[in-house]
This record gives sequence, structure tokens and C-alpha cells, in this order.
Amino acid sequence: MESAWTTDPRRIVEATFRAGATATDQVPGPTGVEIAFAGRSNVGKSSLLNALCQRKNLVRTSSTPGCTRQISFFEVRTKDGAVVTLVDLPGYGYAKRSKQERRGWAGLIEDYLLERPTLKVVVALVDARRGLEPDDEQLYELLREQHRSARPAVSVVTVATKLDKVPSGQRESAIATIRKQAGGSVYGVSTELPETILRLWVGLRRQASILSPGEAAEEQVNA
Ligand SMILES: Nc1nc2c(ncn2[C@@H]2O[C@H](COP(=O)(O)OP(=O)(O)OP(=O)(O)O)[C@@H](O)[C@H]2O)c(=O)[nH]1
Ligand SMILES: [Mg+2]
Repeated sequence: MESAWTTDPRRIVEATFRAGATATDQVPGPTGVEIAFAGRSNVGKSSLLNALCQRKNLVRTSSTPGCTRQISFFEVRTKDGAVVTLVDLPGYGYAKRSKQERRGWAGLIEDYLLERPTLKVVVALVDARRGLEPDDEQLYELLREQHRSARPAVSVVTVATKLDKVPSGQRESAIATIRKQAGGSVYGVSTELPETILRLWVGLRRQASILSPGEAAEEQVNA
């Protein structure tokens, strides 16, 4: 990706696959700060992870829904020295899976979203052309239920994906519609538009309170 990323000290410079889980007992021990990517199958979760890490094939993507079948944990390091774990979730709303498989996954994802102590931000991806669909509503509902969990509340950031597929004159109104439906912060993003990826990453860092060593030292002085 080009210049804004290349020169920005906040960008991700290293990404390593840490673990994959298809069942709750395979989820690795909680350490550090996690940002998870959730949304319907095919909405572009894995592609967004690759774009954020500026890697083509860190995570496998596919035009066929149902590509990601496990929760994957990637440890990333930014140029300015912050370390954070990005978590790719399997998509929901994919009819071709067996009922049993879907139930298993729903349980796995729900447990993770509601109970993971290190989870700070959930990025909810919604197709910019479609807005919130019933499956998406269920995700927001689940996240609203998190007060029942003992863990500190996670923030929800909505991302309207595949913005390049919306004619440029209609992008603002597409994002505004999703903002009305979802509430909170909404970022319009496309893997084809690098500036949207950088803007999102800067917002996610802020939401997750990810500070570089320099910023952390400054906060301590100001505290
Ligand atoms: N035009 C365009 N296509 C995109 C964008 N992001 C993802 N895609 C395409 O959308 C398809 C699905 O992308 P994935 O990243 O595999 O989607 P996913 O949400 O991880 O899907 P599951 O793993 O099935 O849950 C692929 O063909 C991507 O190339 C985007 O910003 N613009
Ligand atoms: Mg995927």
C-alpha cells in the first residue's frame, strides 16, 4: 500500500499467526489487548486484516462465503512499538453449513465475544451496499447483552465494507444509513482505498487505548 501507510509510525509492520481455535478449549490464554473482527460470511473480515497488516496472504480469503472456519489470533507489532492481537472470526449467516456446525460455531463466537477478558474492541463489519441485515442485528444484540458478563465492556466499532462498490456520490449517505442503524462510530472502508484503512486503524488504536512507548510515557507524566 502506498505513501500514507509507508511513512506513518502507527502502521503495522509485523504480523504473526499465534493460534487457531475451532472450540472454546482451544482458545489461547488471554494476554495483551485484542481487537476482533466479526460479521457475515463474505463481508470482508479476512481481507480487512490483510489490508491492515499490508500483507496479501496473511489470512486466507475467498469469493465463496464460509472461508474462515476457525478463530485465528494474529499478533501484530506497529512501527512505533505497540503490540496488539487481531482476531479473525468465522462469518455468520452462512447457510451451507450443517445445523450442528452452525450451532457449534455460534457457541464458540458467543463465548469469545461475551467472555474474553482481553477483548477491548469488536469491529462489526457490514456491507456498505446492504446496510444491517437480520444476522447483523443479532450480533449487535449479543454485544448489548455483554453487561451480563463480568468482563469490562468492549467497544463496538462498525465498519461499512467494500465502499469501492458504492458510487462515490452515494458513499456518504450509505455510511449515514448504517450509522443510524448501528449507532456509535462507523468507518467506511475498502481494501482498494488505502486511506480508509489507515483512518480505521488510527481509530481502532484510540478505541483500544493502544499507545506507543512514547505516548505511554507521556500519559504517565500527564497523569
Ligand atoms: N471490491 C472489494 N472486494 C472486497 C473487499 N473486501 C473484501 N472483498 C472481497 O470479498 C470476498 C470475501 O472476502 P473475505 O475477506 O474472505 O470475507 P470474510 O468476511 O473473511 O468471509 P468468511 O471467512 O467466509 O467469513 C473476497 O472475494 C474479497 O476479495 C473490498 O473492500 N472491496
Ligand atoms: Mg474470513
